[in-house]
Amino acid sequence: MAMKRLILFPIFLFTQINSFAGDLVINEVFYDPGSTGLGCFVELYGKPNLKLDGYRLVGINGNGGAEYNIIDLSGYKVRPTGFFVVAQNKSVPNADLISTKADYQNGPDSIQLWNKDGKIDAVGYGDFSNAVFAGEKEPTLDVTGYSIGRRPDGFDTNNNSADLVGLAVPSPGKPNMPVASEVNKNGKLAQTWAYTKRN
Ligand SMILES: [Ca+2]
Ligand SMILES: [Ca+2]
Repeated sequence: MAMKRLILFPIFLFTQINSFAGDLVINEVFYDPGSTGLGCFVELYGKPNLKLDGYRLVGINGNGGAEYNIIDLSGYKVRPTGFFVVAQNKSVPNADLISTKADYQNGPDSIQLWNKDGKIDAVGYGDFSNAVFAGEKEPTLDVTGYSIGRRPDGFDTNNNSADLVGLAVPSPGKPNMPVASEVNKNGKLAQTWAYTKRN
């Protein structure tokens, strides 16, 4: 038994470090408001009070792979709660930076987060069978009128499909909703099928 514990402990540590690797991640994206009346936004989550000098959001067009809607975050910092919200307009609660560029395209497209050291996170959403994927490993789903987000906040194994789910209630600047609010791409609530997925 002693031997088993010695082996398992380092594996556990490795898993913990990997599932929240960086100082900051793209935590929630609302790019297709449908009829909600709420503006688009990208919510970042990470180290409280982190200075964002040199950080930028970069859209990657699934149609051809070109960069678009680059948003410079220099001069701002993450809130003490760990959240930072880049919003399309004032209709978005808890907005920290307002830019019309926060309206990223409906999928299949990707959004990346860069700083002076390089690319630190990326999220791709939609069906990329005929498009350029610039997210991590496998894309997450494409939704209308809902957001996509990490659950729990900051969860990052560098596989968008495993890390982000559809969320019935967008939550800019606040924790992403629990499992009962998960939706599929048609907006169907998750209670009947979420249990086969990560809780
Ligand atoms: Ca990542
Ligand atoms: Ca949120």
